[in-house]
Amino acid sequence: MDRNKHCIHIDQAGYKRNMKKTAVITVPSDSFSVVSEDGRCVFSGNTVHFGACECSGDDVYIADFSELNKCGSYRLVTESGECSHAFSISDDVYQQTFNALSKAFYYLRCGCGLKKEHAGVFSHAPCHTEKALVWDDRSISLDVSGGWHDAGDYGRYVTAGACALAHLLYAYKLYPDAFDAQDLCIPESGGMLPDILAECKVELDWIMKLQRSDGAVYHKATTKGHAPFIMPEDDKEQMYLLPPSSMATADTAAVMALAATVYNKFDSGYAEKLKQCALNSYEWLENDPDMLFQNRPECTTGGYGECSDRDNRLWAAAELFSLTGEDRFHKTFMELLKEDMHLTALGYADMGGLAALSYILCENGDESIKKDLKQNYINEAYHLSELADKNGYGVTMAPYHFNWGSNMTVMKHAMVLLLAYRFTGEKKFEQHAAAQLHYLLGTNATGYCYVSGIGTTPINYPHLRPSHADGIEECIPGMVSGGANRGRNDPDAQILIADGTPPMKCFADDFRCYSLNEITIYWNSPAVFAFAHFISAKELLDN
Ligand code: 9MR
Ligand code: ZN
Repeated sequence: MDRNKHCIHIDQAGYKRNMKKTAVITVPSDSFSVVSEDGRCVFSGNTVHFGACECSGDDVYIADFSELNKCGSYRLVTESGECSHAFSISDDVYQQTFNALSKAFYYLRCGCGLKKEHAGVFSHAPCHTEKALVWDDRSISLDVSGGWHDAGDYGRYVTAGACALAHLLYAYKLYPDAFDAQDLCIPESGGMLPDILAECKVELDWIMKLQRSDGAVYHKATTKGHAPFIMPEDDKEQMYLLPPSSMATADTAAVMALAATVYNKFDSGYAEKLKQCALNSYEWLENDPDMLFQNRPECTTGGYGECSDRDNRLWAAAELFSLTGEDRFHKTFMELLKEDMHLTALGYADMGGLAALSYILCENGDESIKKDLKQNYINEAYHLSELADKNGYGVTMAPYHFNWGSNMTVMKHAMVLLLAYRFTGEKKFEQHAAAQLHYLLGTNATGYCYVSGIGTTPINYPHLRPSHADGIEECIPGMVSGGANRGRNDPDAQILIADGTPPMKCFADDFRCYSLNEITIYWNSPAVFAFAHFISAKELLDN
């Protein structure tokens, strides 16, 4: 029954009952049936021959079994006898994925150590607790413990952290009911904050530590180079604070202001602290010229360089206006808005879309500007829908989108579609968003579920130092792999992936391939947002 599993591509977590449900078949097949675990045929239908899909190089047949909405475990069988993995139909199919995606941040915590009762076999001792030296003035050393490791490496970078926090905090703002009952089994579970906000607080507190007394924020805290594949507590190299940047400072102003609006309801004292932090950074920004980040040549950890800080400043002005309603922030926002900005971009390098979202959701603000900002999202959603319709797998991607971290692009597209759905009620947008989730969970040309620990054939060997060094066969669950990257930007990808491989297939579940199979906090965070919608939505519109 399990043969040829890779010619039938399905969402390995399953489908909600009233969702549109399709499988992609890559061998000629006119008809198909769906059978229950006891072998009974419960649905049969004809496929639609989609034809050539440019991104995957596949000749695609689509099997639509949306009408099947009885809960159960099934397999899809083609007329020639190919059989899919088992999959479920039920309304809670995404809960496990959603919880795992949300808990991933806990596993990346730095400084505190992970206890067995929360981390199970993935527990480890405290790491990176020594003081860091300021790169340009080594007489200064600071406590920078805390926060989340950025990715497969042990660096901690402010702009990347602010981006991940923004996705998570907006997810909470828009879909609180998805999180309110969530028990992530973290040390703070059962406390006064929903678990996701307790988790975000870890990163917010860390960013606060990187703020200088004049409001400027150090760009990153890392060792000189990346550690070898050792456990985090064994990484004893000297840590440094690389110079402040206007991007890190603006992102801090923005994300602290955003957080203040979210935490106020639970802890007004903490919200006030967040607000002060935001205002300090904003003041520094106003008084100082652009200070783009320049990595020091001898420091080879991530740069997170950006060529402009205008979008970061726009985001800061928007969030502070939303928090305070003060005219001075509105004025700056309007000034910056005149510049050429990508007003649907959701980070990490471009924050324009977060600025727009902040303004759209704020209590004050000009209705006609809000309308225009929403319209940008709607236009982008139409464009993404066109891309999805041209793609055999229903993913909103053209070949040129398959770059380093393409799964982040897929998840951010899902976010754009869900926002446009919110602004219009257009059910097509929600359907396309769901298709992005299906892609992540297995309806893609590689046959992998890109979230570790989920589905029948998840990735298991990501470029993630602890998962390699811990000697445990199974990977830490809930980690989103970067995904297919036609650039193949690491030496092993160059060797493993043949020239001419179609973009969607430029992938290997190999820990060496950091440009294909790394994990990062800001690849998990847009996935949390997208899944939150489908956890929260009590009723999907009928498809
Ligand atoms: O995610 C980043 C990707 O978009 C870039 O193409 C790549 C090369 O600059 O860097 C990625 O960011 C890495 C960061 O610099 C350090 N931590 C791991 C990140 C993911 O690979
Ligand atoms: Zn650490």
